Formats: sequence, C-alpha cells, structure tokens
Amino acid sequence: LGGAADTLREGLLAGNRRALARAVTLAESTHPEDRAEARDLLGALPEPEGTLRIGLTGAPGVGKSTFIEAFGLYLARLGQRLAVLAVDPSSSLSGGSILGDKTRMDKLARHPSAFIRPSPSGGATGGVARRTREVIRLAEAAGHGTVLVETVGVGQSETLVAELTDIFVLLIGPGAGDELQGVKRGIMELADLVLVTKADGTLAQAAELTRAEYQGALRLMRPRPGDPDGFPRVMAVSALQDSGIPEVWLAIDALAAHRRATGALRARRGAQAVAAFRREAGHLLLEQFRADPASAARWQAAEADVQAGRLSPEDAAGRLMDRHD
Ligand SMILES: Nc1nc2c(ncn2[C@@H]2O[C@H](COP(=O)(O)OP(=O)(O)O)[C@@H](O)[C@H]2O)c(=O)[nH]1
Ligand SMILES: [Mg+2]
Repeated sequence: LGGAADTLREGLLAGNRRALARAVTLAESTHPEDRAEARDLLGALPEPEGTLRIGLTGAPGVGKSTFIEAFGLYLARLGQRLAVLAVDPSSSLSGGSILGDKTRMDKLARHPSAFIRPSPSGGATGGVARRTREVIRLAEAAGHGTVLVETVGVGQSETLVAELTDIFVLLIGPGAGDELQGVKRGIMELADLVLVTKADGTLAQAAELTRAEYQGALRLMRPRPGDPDGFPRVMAVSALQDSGIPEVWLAIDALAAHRRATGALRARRGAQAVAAFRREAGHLLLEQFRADPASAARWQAAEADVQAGRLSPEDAAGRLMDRHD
C-alpha cells in the first residue's frame, strides 16, 4: 500500500472513526480510482476473528429500526462495539429510502461504541451486495465485532442479506392469522429467529397468539440439518418497553456459539465468499467482453434481434458465445 493508504489502514485497525467513515466512502464510491483503493485496502485487512453478523428483515413499519436501536443499546451496555448498516436496494430505483427516517437511530448513533451507516442512495442494485459486504469487513476491521444489517422485507433484499450474515432474524407484527399467509415461505425457511414485535399494551395478547402460531408453523416445516435444539425459535419482544431484549441476545449468542463449534459458521462464510467471487468475476468478465468493440457490436446486434423477436434470448446468447450458428 502507498503512504496515504497505509495511514488509512492503520487508522482503521486502530478503531479510528474518521478512518472508518473515509474507508466506507471509498467502498461506496463508483469512481475507478476509489474502487481500486478500496480493493487494495480490503485486501490488506486481516481475516475477521470472532465477529458476528446478524441480518434483520421485516415489512415496513414492523419495528425493525426501533428494535435495532434498543437491541444495539443493550449490546453496547454489555461492552460490545457494534455497527448498524441498512440495505435498501429500492433506493437505487426510487431515489428515496423506504427504510424510513427511523434509520437514524438517534440515541444509538450518539453512542461511542456504535457505528451507524444508512443505506447510500444511488448506484446499481447489483452493487448493493458488494458494497454491503465491503462495509461489513471495514467495520469489523475497525473493531465493531457485532454487525447488524437491517433490510426491508421486499423483493430480493432478504435473501441478499441472508447471504451476507451469519444469523438471520425475521421480524413480524403482532397481528395474528393474516400475517402468516403474508410471509413468504422462503423467508420463513431462512429465518433462525422470528421476533413478534410490539408485544406491549393492548397488543401484548395478539403478539403472544402470533408467537404461538408461528412456532407451530415452524415445527411443521422440514427440520434444518445443523440447527441446535429449539431453533428456529419464535419470541415476542417490545422495543418500547425494553422487554425480551436480553432473551433475544441469549438466543442469538447460543446459536452463534453452536455454529462456531460445529464449523457451520466458517462454512457459511466460505460459501458466501465463493458466491461473492462468482458475482464479481461474472461482472468483470462481462465488462471485459464488452470492452472489445467487435464484441460490443455483436452484443448490440443480439439485443436488437431479441427485441424484434428474430431470435430467442437463448439462441442469441448462444450465438454471442459462438456455441452454435
Ligand atoms: N407499541 C409499540 N410500537 C412500536 C414498537 N417498536 C416500534 N413501534 C412503532 O412502530 C412504528 C414503526 O417502527 P420502525 O422501527 O420505524 O419500523 P421499521 O419500518 O420496521 O423500521 C413506529 O411508529 C414505532 O414507534 C414497540 O415495541 N411497541
Ligand atoms: Mg426502519
């Protein structure tokens, strides 16, 4: 690394907040020079040891941000240094964030042990996974050993977050019955922990009903190999009344310890790294292919043929790669 990059790396490893913010800005940049610098920096970081990445998803308004703030403050009180990242692929389309302004998490943001990064707007959807992956690594290098990744439960963002984290938490509202149909089966299968939010006041009873219903539904699902007893688990929480929060941490900690002991955590991260490599290599191969003017022209012609219905997409793709003629 060069002089400036060395300084940045040292600041980062010393846990310097300004260095971390600067490194994150580099990773989020689309300028080729910044990208190269970010890549060099990431390549020069040590492997993260003993860190924990927790993904949290749920419909808008379910209480994700409020829970994360309460949970984060609890972890900070336990002496942990944490990072909170928001993933919002929709912001690249709409230009605005659907995670809402609660993403600011004012109290947690003021805590010296917490690093909070809202979802950057703009940029291609394909870049969201890469950017988030890099920001996770940077935050960990700066000593934020617990990383919480919040995403709104729409489209592909939940599976994306499950691919970036060690433990996946689904938050649902306290409305029993109707909700069960609303949650996609695929998400239920990914969830390690289901939290029924807003279990307080007039909603407490409904929350308990929903909790029991989901626990029953999960029991009927195919058991996942490698899960310890009692997982996936459903719990009711209230961020407003600060109840159920220590229990959630106990459950996550127990699951993480189990996955570390069995090697499942390491294996999961390995598979995630391979998936990231495939995305990245695929992207670079495509870029390289289209950088050649003749190839770019053939690509354009193929798209025109597909658009006009002269060729099927499969045929056009095959011809582009000279598989048949
Ligand atoms: N009663 C109750 N309301 C809550 C709780 N957590 C969040 N809310 C409310 O639910 C709304 C949405 O919360 P927010 O955290 O922004 O949801 P998000 O869109 O999932 O991030 C806000 O009006 C919160 O005050 C809770 O534990 N109890
Ligand atoms: Mg939110």
